[in-house]
Amino acid sequence: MSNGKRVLILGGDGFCGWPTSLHLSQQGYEVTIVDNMVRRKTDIELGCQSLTPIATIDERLRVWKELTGKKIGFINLNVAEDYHELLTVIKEIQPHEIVHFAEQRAAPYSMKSPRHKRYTVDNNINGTHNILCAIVESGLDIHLVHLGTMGVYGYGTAGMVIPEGYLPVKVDAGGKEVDLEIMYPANPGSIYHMTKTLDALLFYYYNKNDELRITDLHQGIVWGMATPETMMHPALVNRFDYESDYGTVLNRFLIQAAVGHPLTIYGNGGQTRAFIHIRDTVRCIQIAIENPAPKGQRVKIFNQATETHRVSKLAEIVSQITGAELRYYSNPRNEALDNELVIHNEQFLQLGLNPTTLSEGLLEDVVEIAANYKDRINMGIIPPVSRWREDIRLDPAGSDVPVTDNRIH
Ligand code: NAD
Ligand code: USQ
Repeated sequence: MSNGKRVLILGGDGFCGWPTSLHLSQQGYEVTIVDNMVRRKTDIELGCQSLTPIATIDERLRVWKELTGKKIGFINLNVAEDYHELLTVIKEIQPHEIVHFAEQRAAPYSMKSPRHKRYTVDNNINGTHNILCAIVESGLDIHLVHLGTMGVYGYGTAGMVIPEGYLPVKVDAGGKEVDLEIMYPANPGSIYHMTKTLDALLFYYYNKNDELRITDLHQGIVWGMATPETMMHPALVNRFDYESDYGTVLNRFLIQAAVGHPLTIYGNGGQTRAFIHIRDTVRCIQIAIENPAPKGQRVKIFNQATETHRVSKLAEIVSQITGAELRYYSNPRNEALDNELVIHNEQFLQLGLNPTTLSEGLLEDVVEIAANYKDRINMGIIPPVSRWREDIRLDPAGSDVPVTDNRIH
């Protein structure tokens, strides 16, 4: 039964957007997906495909309707370019909520070449700005939920716990100490992450000037791929990226283990990152929708991650479960050799999120799914191919020992 709430899911054909669309539809929301299918075209550009065979969007929606009786709408448009079409869709559908996933989200892809840098900035910044501008022009009171990244904070914390968006500071105002709360200083580590820090400024301004109600979700690395809804039918299966641009670290390790490829640890594996399982991503979006910031309040910022792990430790865990070999590759990125990361995520916990943390069973599930699709894997696109600077060495072969110097000499 419909709960009478209309939601537009921008980027609803993607890795996070598709399971979220199904989950919200199952929960009674009236869902319409907007997507320009660019992610499927990028697969062709990169000469790769999702590990899992994904059905066309028409087939996905047909099967969903057949199984559940629920209709999900679909509109093919580019939010970064088709402003008037986007405005028309918003005016016609009059959504209560817009969830914005529609960005180029791979850090390595954003660093490939000047063309990729420019595309990522044009797509992400124009897209976000068009959405904000169209909400204001529509005159409707729509709550916008945006998928941001933990990477807006940078990953070096000087030992402190990363707060949820805002940092309390004391400043010296002519001899008098004043307490302020400022946006946590932006510290992006790639062109992609930079677009998310710029998004945050756009949100700040539109919230201040137009009183838009906005929630920015600073999400960690999503792992796993299946949710109860995507498992209902082969045509509903989620995409699963494993090549070196779009594949993210833990999912890559799990696939590599399934096909007998050594685990591709960059540098010495000293990087620590925040993680969240895809099942919790969809629950967090529902929680964010159901707890919007009231009008007149500042942008609501949540850290959407449930745990942090060091890359080398993750590799050890996967290796212990599966027997996979470890291999170290000169790091194609310009990042610190290692970092600590401790984060606050109390808001989602207080609102009822029961975190799905790393467990042997869940890791094994992914390895098992990956093993089923073994024949679709192209081993040649596993080693890294995109680097952060011209003087950084690309290392397709890797070695048995940690690599601490990634420069060409
Ligand atoms: P994805 O690439 O699988 O999905 C993005 C979708 O948006 C694709 O279907 C693509 O076709 C669409 N899209 C992109 N630009 C568009 C445009 N201009 N107009 C219309 N549609 C467009 O990515 P994902 O993994 O689902 O990520 C979704 C969001 O979540 C991104 O904003 C990303 O930054 C954020 N996020 C993802 C992760 C992760 O680990 N996957 C982690 C943190 C944050
Ligand atoms: N890494 C390896 N081996 C690999 C791949 C990655 O050691 O085979 C290392 C990288 O050097 C990096 C870390 O693992 O230190 C994470 O890399 P990643 O590709 O898994 O994640 P990242 O580039 O940070 O981007 C992903 C999503 C992005 C999202 C971000 C959340 O693609 O959309 O914003 O995770 S976060 O990392 O919290 O900023």
